[in-house]
Order: sequence, then C-alpha cells, then structure tokens
Amino acid sequence: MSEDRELYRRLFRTALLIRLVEERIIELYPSDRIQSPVHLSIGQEAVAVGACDALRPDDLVFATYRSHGFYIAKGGRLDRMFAELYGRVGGVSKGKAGSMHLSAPEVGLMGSSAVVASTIPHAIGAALSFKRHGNSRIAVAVFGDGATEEGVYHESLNFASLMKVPVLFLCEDNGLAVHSHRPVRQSYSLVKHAAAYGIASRRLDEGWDMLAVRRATLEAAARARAGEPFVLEIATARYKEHVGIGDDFHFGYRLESDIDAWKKRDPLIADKALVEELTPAIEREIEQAVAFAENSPSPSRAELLTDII
Ligand SMILES: Cc1ncc(C[n+]2csc(CCOP(=O)(O)OP(=O)(O)O)c2C)c(N)n1
Repeated sequence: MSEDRELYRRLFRTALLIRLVEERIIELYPSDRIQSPVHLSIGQEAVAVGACDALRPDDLVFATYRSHGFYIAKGGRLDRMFAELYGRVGGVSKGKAGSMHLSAPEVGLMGSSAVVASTIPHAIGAALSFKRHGNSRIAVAVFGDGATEEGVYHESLNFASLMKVPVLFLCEDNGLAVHSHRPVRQSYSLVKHAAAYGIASRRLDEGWDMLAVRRATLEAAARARAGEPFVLEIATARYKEHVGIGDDFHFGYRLESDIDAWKKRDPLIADKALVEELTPAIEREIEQAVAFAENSPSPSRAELLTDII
C-alpha cells in the first residue's frame, strides 16, 4: 500500500470511529442511560482527525463542549469516554464531567468546557509554560466561530502576540452559534482580524478533507513551534442540532440543502467501500466500550464532594 493510501486509511478509520460512536450515542440516548447533554460533531470529524494527526503526542489540546471528536482523535480511551457519558465511576472523571467536560491528560487532551471560549486562555498558559521551559511543544486552543465573539479570545490573541507563545488557535467554523448565523454576529473576517494583532493565519474552506486539514495543521503547528502564534480557521458543517441527537431543520434557521452540499463531499459518505470494510471491527470496538460503561458502577454518595473545586 502506498504511503498516501495508508495515511488516508488511518485518518479515515479514526473519522469513521468518531461518526459511529456518535451514531451509537444517538441510539442509546432515548434510554436515558447517558446522563449528560451531548453536542455531536457529526459532519465535523475531519477537523479533529486531520488536526490531531498533525500534532506530536506531547502537544496539548484544549477543546470545547463539542469534544468527542478531539477526545478520540487525540487517543482517549473509548470505554472510559462511554462510562463518563453514563455518569459511572469508570469514566475519565469518574462520571462527574460528562460529555461537555471530557479530558484525557495522558494523551494530551487537557480539558473541554461548556463555557464558550473558556479553554482558550488555558492553552495560552500551557504555551507560556512551554516557552519558559524552552521545549518545543505547542498548545492548541480549539473553539467554534461563536467563541471569537468573547472578550477572552481577543485578550488571548493580544497576549499570545506580545509574548510569542507557541500556540495554535484552531477555529472550527461551522457558521453557527446555536441558531445564529455568523454574518448576523460578526462584522470581521477572522484572518484579517488576526493580522490586526500581528498574528499569522490561514483559512481552509475544504474542511471535509482530512488530508488538507492535516497539511494545513502541520504548517500552522510548525510556525507555532517556532514561537509564532497562528490562527487556523477551518470551514466545516454541523449536521445535527446544536445540543441533542436530532435534526432541527424544522426550525427553519438553516437549510437542509446546505448540509446536503457538505454531505456530497463527505468522504465518510462518499467512500462507501471503505466504510463497509472498516465498520464491523469498529462496531465491535464500540460495543466493548458500551459494555464497559454498562458494567461500571454509579458513584456512591461518598463521592459527592471528592475531586471537585
Ligand atoms: C460564556 C458563554 N456564553 C454563552 C453560552 C451559551 N452558548 C452555548 S453554545 C453557544 C454557541 C457557541 O458557538 P460556537 O463557539 O461557534 O461553537 P459550536 O456550538 O458551533 O461548535 C452559546 C452562545 C455559553 N455556554 N457560555
């Protein structure tokens, strides 16, 4: 197998794993065994997969509440993720964090947060520490386009630019903040805006293309590693509703035809032969993780006040 083909298969397998995990979540959700709101990333997998593959294992990622994709792409254990969603002690945070606050520090996913933009300054702090220690690691702040309307995003750009910290700002631009489209919320272009802070940037429109995302991230990460903060904005599409497992086209705030246009280019839909080949083994992996969650006990009352701030 050629190197290119092998790389494509590796990325494709991880992306398909993320999609099938979230489709399993959709099946399980009505049973109420998942004790947490869920923000699905179906449609956006290529960003997490392409970006994480371009990072070194010791680079740190700080994510958002839509973080199943980044958790899996960074190498987090699937059984502990399902147990976390179930609110069980086998979960990554003993069931206290749920879907919105996944973390897997052992593989460099440092945290996720329901508070929009709140993990961006955490990434800056990590990057500052890398700089102080003189090592070549980078920190990646992942956020949606809506997060760029928070003051802390702007403060973070300013601080990163002044201090020249090794940070990659990675924007998943799905064009929506809950039900509001980007043009009614922003009058600026992210890349022009970065330039105003003296920060290099790039926008990638082909957010369905895992290899293109990987290439763009490799370049951006190299700049960040050299102490040049970088903004990488990647266009993508959220197929499902903002929070929950449904399709919400009946609300009329977005068009199904726009999403269909993304689906036509989505390799997880277009490459049927590879989906068919890889699905059975992935489904077995998912079932083992679900079984782990089902068999993990609920936390006892004595756990109520442990490990919390
Ligand atoms: C500080 C803060 N303000 C408002 C909210 C309510 N809220 C939850 S998600 C969201 C939209 C965020 O959109 P975006 O950053 O683009 O991420 P996406 O959901 O599209 O992935 C808002 C406003 C919040 N959780 N935190």
